[in-house]
Amino acid sequence: DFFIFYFFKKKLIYLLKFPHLFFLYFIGNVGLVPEDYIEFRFSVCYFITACDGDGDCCHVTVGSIYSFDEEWDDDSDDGKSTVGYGGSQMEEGGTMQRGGAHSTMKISLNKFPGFSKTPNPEVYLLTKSVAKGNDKLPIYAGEVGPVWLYPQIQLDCVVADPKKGSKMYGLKSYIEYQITPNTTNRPVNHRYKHFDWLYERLVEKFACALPIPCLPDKQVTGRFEEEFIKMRMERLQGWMSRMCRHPVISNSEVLQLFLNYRDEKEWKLGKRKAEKDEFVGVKIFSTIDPELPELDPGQVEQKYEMYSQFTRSMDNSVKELLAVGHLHWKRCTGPLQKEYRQIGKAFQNLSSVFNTSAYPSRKLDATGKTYEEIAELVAGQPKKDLHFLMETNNEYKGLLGCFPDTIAVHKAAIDKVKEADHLVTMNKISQQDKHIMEKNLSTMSYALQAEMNHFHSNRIYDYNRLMQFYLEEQVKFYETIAEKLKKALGQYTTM
Ligand SMILES: *[C@@H]1O[C@H](CO)[C@@H](O)[C@H](O)[C@H]1NC(C)=O
Ligand SMILES: *[C@@H]1O[C@H](CO)[C@@H](O)[C@H](O)[C@H]1NC(C)=O
Ligand SMILES: *[C@@H]1O[C@H](CO)[C@@H](O)[C@H](O)[C@H]1NC(C)=O
Ligand SMILES: CC(=O)N[C@H]1CO[C@H](CO)[C@@H](O)[C@@H]1O
Repeated sequence: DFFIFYFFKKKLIYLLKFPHLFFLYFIGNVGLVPEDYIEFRFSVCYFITACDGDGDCCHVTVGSIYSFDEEWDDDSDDGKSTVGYGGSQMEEGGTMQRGGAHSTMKISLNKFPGFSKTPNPEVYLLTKSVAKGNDKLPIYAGEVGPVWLYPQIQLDCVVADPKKGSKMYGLKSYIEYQITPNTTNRPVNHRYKHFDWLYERLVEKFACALPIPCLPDKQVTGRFEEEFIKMRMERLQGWMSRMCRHPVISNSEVLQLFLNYRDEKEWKLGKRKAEKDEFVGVKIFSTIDPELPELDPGQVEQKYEMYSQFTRSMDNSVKELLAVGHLHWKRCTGPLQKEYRQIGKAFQNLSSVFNTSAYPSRKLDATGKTYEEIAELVAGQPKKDLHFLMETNNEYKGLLGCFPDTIAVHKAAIDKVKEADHLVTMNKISQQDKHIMEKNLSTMSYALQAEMNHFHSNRIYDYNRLMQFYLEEQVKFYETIAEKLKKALGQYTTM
């Protein structure tokens, strides 16, 4: 009486329930699963263990499609995920797309009152409402151009200590993370769904002006698994650090609430308040207060073109780097490892042949063993350095993926202002309205410029740190190999 779809090992599964039996339809394959093998774990999310005669089991989490529209309560935070970038461990378990509710920012932007796709900047361009003084977001002239006002002391936080919790008599279980801001040093606990809530608020409030990177993937499959939890924590840490580093976001009421709430009551009240915030969507621009001369629409368009081009190009390069890195990872843990093992074996084989003569040789055997060790070093290296390279670039890929939406708002505003002359002649707006539009477009542009300057300063910092780490690890790696080879060589030269 329910119908389910699910991806497992890249195959689509349909699941139909009949009394006492579940039918699992793999593409091209139909299987029966006795009800005993179905473990009902959550109200909207079922867990299946299906074993074959050899005792090989697969674990599948499924959810009924009816539940996709409901509030996804908790519990999506347990399970197995794609860990690492190569090799077979990626294929275990499966992933389920949650009915699109979280996948891209565009969808969230749809929630802006009265907007369909791209939020309509006209609302902002022609409004005269002004935010209260303390909500103002100033922009200053920095060395590199317009910059946000940076706080005196930078906020940072540590995400740590994931703990499994449960409620409803164990029927619902979840992972709770401990987040400690370095301002208070007082830890607060949050579940993944709270992070998700924070993300949604930040998107609603800021996404027209600031790209808000998506949270790390929402995986809803498998069992509690240490590696998955560790990976997710690492990514949540990266996301939180980025939010903390942002001068506007770190100062926002909603982030402060998330990091500093004292008890359940304060959290609930703060939540309700944040959900009622009216200065969301394009209204955010009316809180921006650049203390800089007005830009004319031509200058604004030039900046827009430049940023649009840059973010697109960087997005492409990052994706290419990820593809190359992925390939390298697979080669290291696959063919390369195999080849070095084979070289090692071949030397040992030759050595064993020599052994059958009256002149046995121990050295060649040692050389063979050395190559076998190298094989393991090669296969183990990506986890040590490439991992960080991939993680950082993945994060940037996510961030860059948000720019088109943010930039589209600017484009729409530019186009609107271009229409202004026409609207004046049609008597739809006054000359003064036109000037207000231009002035306010200039404000939007300053916001974009400040944001781009912030992006660049982070990027410079992040990539410096990344490349330094990566190259240091690579040097260590090759030095370890060189040491091993020298030792093997030593056996021949010290005769
Ligand atoms: C928090 O960490 C940031 C970044 O590491 C640092 O600059 C800042 O001074 C720290 N703040 C406090 C209050 O220790
Ligand atoms: C060594 O190589 C020969 C020929 O390829 C093969 O028959 C033999 O089984 C190998 N010996 C070992 C110990 O691998
Ligand atoms: C060859 O003989 C040496 C010395 O007897 C021994 O240490 C070594 O393990 C042997 N190698 C093989 C491959 O059997
Ligand atoms: C929403 C907003 O900031 N509108 C501004 C547009 O420009 C006029 C004229 O400079 C301002 O008075 C408005 O506050």
